[in-house]
Amino acid sequence: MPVNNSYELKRFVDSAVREVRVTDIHTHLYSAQFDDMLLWGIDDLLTYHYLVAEFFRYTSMPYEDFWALAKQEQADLIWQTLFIQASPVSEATRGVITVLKGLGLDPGARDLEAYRTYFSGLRTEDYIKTVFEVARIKDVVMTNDPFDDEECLKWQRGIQADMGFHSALRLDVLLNDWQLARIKLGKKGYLTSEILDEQTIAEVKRFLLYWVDKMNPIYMAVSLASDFAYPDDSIRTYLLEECILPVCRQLNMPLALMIGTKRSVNPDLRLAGDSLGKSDISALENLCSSYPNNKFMVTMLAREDQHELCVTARKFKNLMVFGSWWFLNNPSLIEEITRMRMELLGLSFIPQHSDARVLDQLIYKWGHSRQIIASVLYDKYKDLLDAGWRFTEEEIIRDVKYLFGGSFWEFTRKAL
Ligand code: RAT
Ligand code: ZN
Repeated sequence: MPVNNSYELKRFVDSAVREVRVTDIHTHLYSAQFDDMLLWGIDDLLTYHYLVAEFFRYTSMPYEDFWALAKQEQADLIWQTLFIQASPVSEATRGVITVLKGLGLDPGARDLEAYRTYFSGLRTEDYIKTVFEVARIKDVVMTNDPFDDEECLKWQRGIQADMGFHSALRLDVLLNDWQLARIKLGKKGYLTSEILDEQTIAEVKRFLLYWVDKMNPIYMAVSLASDFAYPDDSIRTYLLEECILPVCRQLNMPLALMIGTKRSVNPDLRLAGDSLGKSDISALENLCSSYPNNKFMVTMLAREDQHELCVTARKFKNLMVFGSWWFLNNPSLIEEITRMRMELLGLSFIPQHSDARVLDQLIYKWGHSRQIIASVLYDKYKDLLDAGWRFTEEEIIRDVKYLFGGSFWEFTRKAL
């Protein structure tokens, strides 16, 4: 159906973006088979680390007193402080309200006990289906850590393939803490040395291939500090060159680089204590140009790095930019970043991932992002319409599908 005017355009774009089933390429969710590793429900929503950080801006409570409380008591405090004693205008607090509304609960009632009662009557498997339906999710990619003992145990016991949950092999320990990685590798029977000699290279590759076989990941991934440099004289550079990049090439598997963290600037806040810093784009340029047969999916955490990242993606077809990550996952920044990416890259990027740690968050993270992506898309099509370009509703649907999953799957499958 042709798009004749801006009213039709708005209707078509809004409906295509609202209806499209999303592939969420980076989450911290797990399928039901991982039992209580999958977080969901009001108490997990309220104790999300984004909200914990905000809670401590209002309270004088000592950190250790907070951490000594049971989860439900922490949730009570956060509810009182961030929702009742002040209005929940921040993105993370607003998210809880959007979730309640999406589930058909009444946020205006402010009745925490009633919300708890609702969740206590649910079965995990059914609730996953409900959330996927409400948030219109096709599938999600988990974050799977082969250095996490609890998680490894689950994989060893056998995890069945689940169409809704794909895996991603996360390599933070290996690439960011070689001492710890060696200890853990040793316990699993892999023989490594301090330096990357022949045997260590072979053992690390054996370890990677073992977990690829077990988890069947779509990509490998690592988060990197803002001072990430490549190449340099660190063990990380050698691990990348000798182990990870060759295995990724062999398997035609992308490596996701999440660049720009400053971990644990306030350890008292635990998971909420990480921050960010500006990074040097030349590390990424060096990787993309030295390894044209490797595929890199990249997101950067500092707002200041977004423009350089876009320009770099114009230079390297083996680089796929994704998501408005973590501290950037706020409406004003998603809007700015998505607009810039579309202007520089057309549709050849992955606009968003949720980073959800709690299942229910899919509802708000995607709900909020869809609205913004739709409004940016509308503006771009409107410019085209005004300039005399003619297009159809089917073409809008095609573009929207590409943005919400197509570009990701195409990139993972493409041979360089
Ligand atoms: O967004 C988050 O929840 C962060 O704590 C991190 O998990 C980050 O997304 C990461 O994957 O390292
Ligand atoms: Zn994450």
